[in-house]
Amino acid sequence: MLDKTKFGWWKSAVFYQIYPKSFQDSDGDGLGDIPGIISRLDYLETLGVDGVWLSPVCASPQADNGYDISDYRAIWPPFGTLRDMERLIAEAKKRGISIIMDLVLNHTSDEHPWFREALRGRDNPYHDYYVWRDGTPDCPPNDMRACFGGPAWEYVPELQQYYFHQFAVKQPDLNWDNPQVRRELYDMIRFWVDKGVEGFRLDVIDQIAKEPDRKITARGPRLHEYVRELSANAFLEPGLVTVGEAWSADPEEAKRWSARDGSELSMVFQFEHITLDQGPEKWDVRPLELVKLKRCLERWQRELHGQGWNSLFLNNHDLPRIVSRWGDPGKYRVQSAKCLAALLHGLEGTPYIYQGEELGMTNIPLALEDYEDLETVNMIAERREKGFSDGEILASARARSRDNARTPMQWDDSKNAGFTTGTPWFFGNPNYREINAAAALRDPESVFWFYRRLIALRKELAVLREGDFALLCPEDPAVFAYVRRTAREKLLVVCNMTGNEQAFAGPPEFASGRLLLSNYEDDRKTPGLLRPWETRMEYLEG
Ligand code: TEU
Repeated sequence: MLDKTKFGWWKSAVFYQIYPKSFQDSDGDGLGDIPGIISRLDYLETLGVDGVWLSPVCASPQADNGYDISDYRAIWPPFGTLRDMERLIAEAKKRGISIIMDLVLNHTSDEHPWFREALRGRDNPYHDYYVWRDGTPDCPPNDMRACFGGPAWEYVPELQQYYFHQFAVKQPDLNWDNPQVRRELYDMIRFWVDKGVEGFRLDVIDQIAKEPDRKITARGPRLHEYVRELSANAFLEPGLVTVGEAWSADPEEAKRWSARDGSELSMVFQFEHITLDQGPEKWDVRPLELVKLKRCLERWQRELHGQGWNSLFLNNHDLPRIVSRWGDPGKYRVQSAKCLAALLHGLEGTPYIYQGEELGMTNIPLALEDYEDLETVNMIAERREKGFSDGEILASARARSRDNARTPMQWDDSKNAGFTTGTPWFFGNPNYREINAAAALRDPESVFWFYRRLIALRKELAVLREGDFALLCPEDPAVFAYVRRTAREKLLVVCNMTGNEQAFAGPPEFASGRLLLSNYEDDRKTPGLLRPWETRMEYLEG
């Protein structure tokens, strides 16, 4: 059992991300909810995870599926009540599972009372909670664009001012230069800590110190000053685990974010590896060059070893399903899902599993009119405007839309995959009849039990938690292999990242290694050869 009062307990832990809207509905309204999550805690305990990162559950008009909060201390009614949340925290704790809440501190919903007040006048005490600039309807302060398309400035005629929004128009940016804003947010965080929340994921935390007059959004000059103040005022307990979403982070920055004195956060989500298979925009799909991925992960492992702490992830609610993106969703779906899992979980850092990843869930082939996510809907309109064909746009959406990750969790082969007895809020993947948790639990060779073994190994093997990293065959375009080492242990992780047989001669010392894990039932090892998507973890002691 991990001592979660101690700083650093997360270095032996594995976390699971739940997108509440799509996880489990309990009352038949077609929306996932907190009682539904409670009903699935035994499943998560079987998997063996130590914590659950909940995407936002607070009150919200749902313009961005909850990342537009209108009341930080209330639960969105279709998700349940504060009492349900307290019950979830207690029931999860009984099973050794910490609840990690998603904190959206960069912006609120435009329906938050603070913003409603701010609109009432320039001298309203809440006006300066947001970022305003004088202007005229046809002359915004500058030409900054929002992440979801369109200008980053929205004009309010009654005030003859623009407000700044890095994301949707309905997500006005909070003004972090205002100490009263910071104080309100720290108090809110303590409200949740007092309810028993044991960690936080911090939405776009690297964008809070924006300076729009200088067109600065990420890594603003006062960023780490604000994060240190946030940590000192809100993350008081050494055992609170905090993970910041930082698209702009490089290894140097990540060392600051995960400073070992606890002065900032526990770790960050960095995205360098996730952007290797795209062009100027994420919609410009490019093939993944494995050598680039190997170089990227090797750098992050080497630079943070003993200097900071990595998060490890390949999936989340904003990303397409990795088995469709870098694996094989067809013939070798199970092998490739396991291969990608071993690649990630063999690294140093805290791994995150996104709901359904442990089943090898795949992307969903939607029609253009079916997309729900506002980022995708805006892209479709923008690219049609720019003259892209619907075929090109559909290919981009199917490959990269966030909606790929937001299809309902596939629990069994009954109607709606056991997600709801009502009409699901979003399309379910038709492959749920083959890919579902009930089938996985019955099949000892399923992706699920492979993940459970990986999670258990992290607690068993010090070399997984603290070993160094040495990349093997760095220029091989098909095989990802590396060795982790401590003074007493060595671990070899080998991944054939293709659907073809590949030659691979591992380090001779591992000839006498113990096979810990493989994704072929017969575990047969043909010296010097790897089968399609074959992965193996081999262990040496002494
Ligand atoms: O995401 C921040 C963010 O930058 C991503 O939305 C990114 O722009 C996009 O996914 C590129 O693929 C966080 C949350 O994870 C996301 O769900 C929210 O929509 C966004 O912030 C605004 O809160």
